[in-house]
Amino acid sequence: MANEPLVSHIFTADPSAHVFEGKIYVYPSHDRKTDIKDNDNGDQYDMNDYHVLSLESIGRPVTDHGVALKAEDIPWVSKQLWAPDAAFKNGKYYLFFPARDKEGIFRIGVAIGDSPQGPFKPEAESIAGSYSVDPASFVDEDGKAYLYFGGIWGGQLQCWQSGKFDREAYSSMEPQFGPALSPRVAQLSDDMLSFSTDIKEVEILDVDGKLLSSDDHERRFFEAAWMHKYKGKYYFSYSTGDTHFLVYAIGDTPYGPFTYQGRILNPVEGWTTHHSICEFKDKWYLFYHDTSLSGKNHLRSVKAKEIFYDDEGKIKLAT
Ligand code: FUB
Repeated sequence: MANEPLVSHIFTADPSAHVFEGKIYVYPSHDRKTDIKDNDNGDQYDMNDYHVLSLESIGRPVTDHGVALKAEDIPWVSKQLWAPDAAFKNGKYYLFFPARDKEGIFRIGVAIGDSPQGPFKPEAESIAGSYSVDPASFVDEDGKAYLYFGGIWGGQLQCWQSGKFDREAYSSMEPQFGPALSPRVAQLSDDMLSFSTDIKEVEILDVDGKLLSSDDHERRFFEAAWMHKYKGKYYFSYSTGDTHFLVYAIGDTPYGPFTYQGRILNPVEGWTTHHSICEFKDKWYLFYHDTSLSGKNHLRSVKAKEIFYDDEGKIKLAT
């Protein structure tokens, strides 16, 4: 199971897995072939629709439910449908997704469906005040919903340090010293279509309570946020980007602060690494991607493997 892609008839990446209606549903990016050369801007990730996958359990056949949403149906989008996530609330399913708007700025959109496999009907505008990439939704046990997001370099988070989009900051990619750029979180409104709080910075600290620094490339946040809860604690996990690790930090509230704990997955084949963590029938699974099927950074395949916690709640490095 661990080494086989979930599907091989299409390329899939950035898997967000959830258990809905007793099955595992995976919301991936749908990678496609392109002649665009690899660059640090991520232009080669030129996706234009989403498929939803489902499976009765890990190791069982995977159903591709076909196109659930496409770029041409989303009024505010110009290109690049990147890593999505989904949530269930109020009897509806919500697909959150990043894409470039007509000015080339990454924003986050939401689309609504009646069933977990879609189709999803997009809102006419992106979520007011949203920016950057890689939305990860989290509905807590008290019913409050949150959206985590952000990604540096091609994900444009470095352009938002003043609160307004600074096109000049694009090429700087990230600060060279001082604290690392922080991922973002906001609470979602009851109807899941807007932010009901200000956008806050998610603090990721070392064991001494200091913010991780921007030159700490093996631990600092790059992209691919994910939130899950284990035994009452909040686990914030993410990719370190240019050092290619999946790592995690633990906090006592959905807002953090989160204290860095360690690695979940060592680098895989391909430049990007992106994941989700989900419990199914008392086992925990890591969903991730690599490029083993294509040998190309922008043509990735989603995989799954079981992960384990130790007695103190630490996630063991996946093997
Ligand atoms: O799929 C496009 C981008 O690659 C995602 O937004 C990142 O997380 C990385 O996986």
